[in-house]
Amino acid sequence: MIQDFDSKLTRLQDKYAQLLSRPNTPLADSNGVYQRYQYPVLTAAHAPLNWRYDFNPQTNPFLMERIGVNAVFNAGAIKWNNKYLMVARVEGHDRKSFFAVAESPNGIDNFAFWPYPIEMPETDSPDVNIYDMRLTQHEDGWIYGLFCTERRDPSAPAHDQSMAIAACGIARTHDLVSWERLPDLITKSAQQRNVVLHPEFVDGKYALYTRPQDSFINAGTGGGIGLGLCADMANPVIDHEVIIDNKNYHTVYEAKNGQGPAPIKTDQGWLHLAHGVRNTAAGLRYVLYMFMTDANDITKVTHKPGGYFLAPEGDERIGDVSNVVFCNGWVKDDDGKVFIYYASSDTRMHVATTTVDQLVDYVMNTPADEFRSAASVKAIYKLVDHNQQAGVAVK
Ligand code: M1P
Repeated sequence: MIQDFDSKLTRLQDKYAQLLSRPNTPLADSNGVYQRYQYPVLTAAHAPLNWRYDFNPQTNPFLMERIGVNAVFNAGAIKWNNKYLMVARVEGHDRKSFFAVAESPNGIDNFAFWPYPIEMPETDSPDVNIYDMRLTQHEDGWIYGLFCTERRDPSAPAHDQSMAIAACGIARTHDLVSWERLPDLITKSAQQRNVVLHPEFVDGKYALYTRPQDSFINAGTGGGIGLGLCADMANPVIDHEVIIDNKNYHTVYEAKNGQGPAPIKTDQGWLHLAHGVRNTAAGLRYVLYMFMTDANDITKVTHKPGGYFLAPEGDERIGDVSNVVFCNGWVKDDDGKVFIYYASSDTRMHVATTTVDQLVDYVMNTPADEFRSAASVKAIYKLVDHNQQAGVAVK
């Protein structure tokens, strides 16, 4: 029996070690904007064996998995002590999500979780589920983690076990290990998700990207990426939100949208990565899109390429919630390299690499959506003519 236990344990450990040390290679095809990679960077199988197994043969003679991890996705990201860190949403078999830090020496492979998940302090109103942390290294010196805290709707009738309220939970840290929980954000909206802290003060205040919504799933009369100011993160109240990037009929963000990670500052303006959602006969489809806001006025969108930046491809299209890509974490290196950490189908994490120069070029030079088929055709004519005039048209 013990021999069987020992050989099972060795197999388990070997497989786990192989997964964590597996090199990740760039895929051959690239669209010139970013580079995808062969393997996901973080999956449920990356969850430490210590979180899942009782390794004592006396108490677990069959070496059963005691605590199951279902998915690892929607990770915030930060470069910290020269390591690439993701604060992932880890979801157990029990459907509860929590946060855990995984680190890599190079940002594209060898991601390993820290020994323990984050113990997130709670407010007086305990969270039922927490997820999708956006990390912001703010100029006030703190690292903030803004995330969704979900609780059952107190007005839900007894028979309805799905009505929920989403709000923005806020915590801050200096080391990503111990976190100070602050009160949840208060806005005029019934629900909030995808709230992100801007890294700099605006008019001496904290600036937060919001996503007001009427109900838990549907944005309803809300929606769009909003912006609001608040004087004190320890008393986070936004009295007034302006929508800086709205939903739009017949676009990839017609049903709803949401700010991704905190924007990246460039010489040309702030680079934003966001997700857009549209309805299809097969359900909601989530893609990523980009835009740029003015360097001195972050309420003003200066450039916005038409369509999506990144959409689910191949295996990415399948998972617990299929046809979804979602990004709430990216890292910009000092040399301008950018690591985009995106999740596919609410199941696993991937990386795509690019540079600030490529993203600025993409955002400033991709034709905008003119909202009509005829205008899309015109954009193609313009490009073909441009190539012909330059004598560079190819067959
Ligand atoms: O299932 C797709 C995503 O749905 C929600 O995003 P949004 O609020 O924009 O609709 C979130 O629950 C997110 O975690 C999830 O990935």
